[in-house]
Amino acid sequence: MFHLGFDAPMTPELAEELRYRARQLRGASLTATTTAASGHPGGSMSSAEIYTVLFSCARLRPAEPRWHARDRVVISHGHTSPGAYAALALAGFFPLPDFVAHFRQTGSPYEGHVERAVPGIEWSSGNLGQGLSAGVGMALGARMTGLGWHTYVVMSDGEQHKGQVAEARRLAAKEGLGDLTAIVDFNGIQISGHTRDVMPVNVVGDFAADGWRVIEVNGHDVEALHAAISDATFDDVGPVAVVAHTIIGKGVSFMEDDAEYHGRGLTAEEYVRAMAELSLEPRLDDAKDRRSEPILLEALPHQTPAVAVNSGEARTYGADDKTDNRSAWGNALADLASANPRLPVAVLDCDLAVSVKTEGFAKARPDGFVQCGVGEHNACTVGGALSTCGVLTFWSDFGVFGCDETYNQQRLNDINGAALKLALTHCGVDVGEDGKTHQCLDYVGAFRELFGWKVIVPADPNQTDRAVRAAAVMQGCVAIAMGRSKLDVVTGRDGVPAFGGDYSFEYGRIDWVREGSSAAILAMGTPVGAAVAAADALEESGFDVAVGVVACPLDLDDSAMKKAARRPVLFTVEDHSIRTGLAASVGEWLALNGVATRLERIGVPGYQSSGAARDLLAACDLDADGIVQRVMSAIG
Ligand SMILES: Cc1ncc(C[n+]2csc(CCOP(=O)(O)OP(=O)(O)O)c2C)c(N)n1
Repeated sequence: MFHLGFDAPMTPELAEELRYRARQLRGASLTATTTAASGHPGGSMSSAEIYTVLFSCARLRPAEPRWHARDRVVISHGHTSPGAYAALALAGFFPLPDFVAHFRQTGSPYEGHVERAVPGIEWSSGNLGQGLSAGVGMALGARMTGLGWHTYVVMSDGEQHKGQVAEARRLAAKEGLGDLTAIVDFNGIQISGHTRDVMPVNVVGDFAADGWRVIEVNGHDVEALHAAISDATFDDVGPVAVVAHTIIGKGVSFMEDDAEYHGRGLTAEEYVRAMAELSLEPRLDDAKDRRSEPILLEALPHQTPAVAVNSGEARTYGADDKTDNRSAWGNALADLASANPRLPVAVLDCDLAVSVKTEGFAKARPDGFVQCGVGEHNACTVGGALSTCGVLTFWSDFGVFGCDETYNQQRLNDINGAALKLALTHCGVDVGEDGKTHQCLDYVGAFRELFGWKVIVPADPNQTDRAVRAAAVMQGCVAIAMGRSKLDVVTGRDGVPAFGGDYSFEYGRIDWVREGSSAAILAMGTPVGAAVAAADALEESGFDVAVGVVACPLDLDDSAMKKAARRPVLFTVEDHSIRTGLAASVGEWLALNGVATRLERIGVPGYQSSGAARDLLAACDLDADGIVQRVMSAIG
């Protein structure tokens, strides 16, 4: 009767059981939030039938919650976690009393906003407006893997204010995602009162205007809801929105249509009255007793397993081949696509494919190329969610858009253990004439704050080629940050490309391209060539300066750092803010290791003007002459 998908017929027994579960859900939501003395009972009660129908009837396996072909149910208004957890428990995913007792308790997976470690939860949310994008990503995943699951996204009406929702609606319609259904809990209430007063929004009209079919339904009638969701599920033409008319706090007279119960637990006296209205036994004492007992639930891992990728044959750019890192990225991407003909590979674009060098992939693998338009917030979440579906997923964009514009979306990708590979181009002042609005100066600093992200800043086209191939096989989210200009290939003293041939990229390793004892330069990204040229010029003046190439500024190599720190002065060279990039990592390493080496930071001290990249780099002492001057004045 349960978890058979929406083609299984509705029966009087099923309807009776669903109504029973929805009533139990309401009681459990109240007991959990009253025990925790916080949480969101009102929305949980308005979404009660939606959650019950979805988690009882969608094609799911409670004993195997990460079954690869399962339907995906994404909850976008994550604050209704009590309702979602209760529906999952009642559908057999874990014991109901375990959730009720340990809701919002320190260390418990039953967090205040839906949490992916809880079986049945696909996407941690709570930052409103991102769930539809996650659903679009998963629906694309169903198409690209050929596994054909259906994706359901449950949303609130309050979050329809968000621009990202509109971006997601348009992409879903454009892609004709017939395997995507949004169910909007339309209760007309949010924190500050009625939605019509806080910010009027035309939920039905907006979905329809963007090309969705809309079905309106009474969201508390399990049979009508089941019929509407079933109709939406088997409409393959495009995405369908089921707008479910509901009442916040439904089932308890004094909570109904009252914003006060959006986000607070009941008092003990209110709780007793509410449970009586629901004809349920109060369970507060039991929940409070259990709270000090161990949690039964085994939390699921956050991390998406890495997909099996053939990294293909590395390319070597010769010492005379002047090209840019972004072209090397585009070439490596094309190689990866052809080396993995059966692997689903996706590349997301936000109207910049020519500049970010993904147009070759778009021609070779049109089914994997997703044009998201100027909708970066959506693209970012779509990419994160798609990467959890067994699809090798890249998003390429300018640094200011893929990093700065979408910081919180990248943060949620991280929290969700996504495996997005982010190719950021036009980073640093190397963006040139576009000026300060386009200078991404914090591509290391921003990701430094996100605990799971790895950042790779390659020095030249050869290192870029190998870094892209390495990132494809790495687990988790990885950003590869590149500039815009054509660069000299970095060579050893013998003139042979330092990162070509058999060089293999190892995440975290610092590669020495010059040796010396007068000082050490640790250089990253675009100005590595200038640092090497500076070291060669200094050598001619009698100063032997070591140059270490740091491609992984967030994870420094201890043995190389110890070697660098034995030099009397240490210089960092980076086309990045001097506050939060490589210099910050090196300074932190020195302090944590109790090493008192002098550190000189050569980098970008503030926003720069428009100008030719070479002039802007020179203005920040990031050309060979500038580096020579800085080294001479420090050690000379
Ligand atoms: C991006 C974002 N902004 C603000 C909030 C704070 N917030 C939490 S719930 C909420 C109101 C949401 O209204 P609705 O989702 O309709 O909630 P309901 O009262 O129906 O549960 C707000 C503004 C948030 N979680 N995310």
